Amino acid sequence: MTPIHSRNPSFLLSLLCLIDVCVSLGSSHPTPPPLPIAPLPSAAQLRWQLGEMALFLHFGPNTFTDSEWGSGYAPPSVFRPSSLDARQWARTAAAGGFARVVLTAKHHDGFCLWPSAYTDYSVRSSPWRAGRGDVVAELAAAAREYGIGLGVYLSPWDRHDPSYGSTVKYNEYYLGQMTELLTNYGDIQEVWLDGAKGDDKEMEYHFDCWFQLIHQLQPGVMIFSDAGPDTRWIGDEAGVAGSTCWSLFNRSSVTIGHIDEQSSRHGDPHGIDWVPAECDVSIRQGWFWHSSEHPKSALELLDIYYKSVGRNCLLILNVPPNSSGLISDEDLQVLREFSALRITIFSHNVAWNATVTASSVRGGDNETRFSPSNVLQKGISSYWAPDESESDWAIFLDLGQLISFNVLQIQEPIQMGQRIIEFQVDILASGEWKTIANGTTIGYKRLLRFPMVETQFLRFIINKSRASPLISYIGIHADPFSTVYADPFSTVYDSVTARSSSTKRFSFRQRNKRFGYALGSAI
Ligand code: FUL
Repeated sequence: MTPIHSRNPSFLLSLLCLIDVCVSLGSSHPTPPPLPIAPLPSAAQLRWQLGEMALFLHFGPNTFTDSEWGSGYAPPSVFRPSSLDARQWARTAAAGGFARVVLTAKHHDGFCLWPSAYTDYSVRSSPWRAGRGDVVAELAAAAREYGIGLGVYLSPWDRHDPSYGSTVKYNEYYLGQMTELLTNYGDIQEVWLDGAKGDDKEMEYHFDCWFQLIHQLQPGVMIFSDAGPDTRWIGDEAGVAGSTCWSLFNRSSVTIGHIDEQSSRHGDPHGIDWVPAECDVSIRQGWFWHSSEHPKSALELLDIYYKSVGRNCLLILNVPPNSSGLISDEDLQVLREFSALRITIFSHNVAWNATVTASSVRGGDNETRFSPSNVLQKGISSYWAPDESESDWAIFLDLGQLISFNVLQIQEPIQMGQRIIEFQVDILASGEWKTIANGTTIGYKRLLRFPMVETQFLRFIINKSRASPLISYIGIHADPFSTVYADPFSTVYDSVTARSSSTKRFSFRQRNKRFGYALGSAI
């Protein structure tokens, strides 16, 4: 029988071509991703950072006694919210874009919002729900219902319990309470604590031991303190991070109660630990609700958002429930407006349809995994990567037409480490490149504001990086609300009219001092 190919020479040719294609396909494996550069975030730190914002809830006897730091002697009978509704708190958080709620399960006054077995100074001794209530349990259920996470603040400083002042006894008491909170309420995403101490009692907190136990009981938890281990305090209570802000940090250079302001605010480019910062601020003057105080405006919150989330940090915004146990209408209104402002500015990336090119592409121009156009995909899972051999890193955007904007959003894929040290943004105006903004550090998210510009062409240049820079997102936006002026002392047009966040009466934190007095009225 005659073989098919000898009857049909073109068949033989096709077969040879096919073999050739197969061989070349077999040898052209995709280029693997570049090496991450240490230190790197843990899975819990990544989840936390993607959440961007948390809602802080300061609630307890202080809410009813017009205090900030309760003396520890307010009778439990003062705790009588008429309409406490944890579902309203969780619903507010979820609707406002907050990924979790963090409740003062115990503040400095020592009163427990759950019926701790280790003390009578708790909701169990209060008239609320006839002593059968549990605020932590109600909030845990509500958070589950609305699909957000739960965190707890368990104050180390306890102005009520008699064991406070005896190191062993109090550390046992504290860990007993911590264990209750971390074993009875399901998944706890954050444990928040400070290093406050009364100056009338000599004792030590066994932080290392606490942290180990917390991680044993809740492996996915983030522990917040001045020094981490998982997230660090930014160093002020105005919600404002340094405009240079590394998640890199040296845990060993700080102790709880003794921060180094520089490294808290800015992190450390040579740090060996990954400890991103959390910015805490209250919507009102105080942390607890006071009938005489009113919320900040939505514009002030927007400014804080730019200076916290927009500087590689998490924003934890305190919205204190009032004495009826509800978040007040005026706070709800501000939160709704704050959401509306963010949606107006950020829901539309005017670069969505841009043609994006770059100085080089890892694996060559056909390697789609590292293509410059990846920067238009939301999130940090995909990214542009340059060729390892180059160092004049730049991304070019052709917007297709003249477009006006005054905000730039940039993200690094932080799962690969934080890399970029310095960058600049140029636009093509009258045939020449003009720098409209420059800055230091990006991290998870950097938001830059500058005076309104109009252009079709834009380039993002990375001037200095710890390793080949990777960019996962570029967003170009118009913000009609912020008024930006050029700071004559800086080339970074990232300063905005000071509408907000002046240091308030209760907003200083004496973590590095011992507390000799309380700001709230003593009962
Ligand atoms: C501080 C406390 O002293 C304040 O009362 C408030 O709870 C703030 C968030 O942390 O350490």
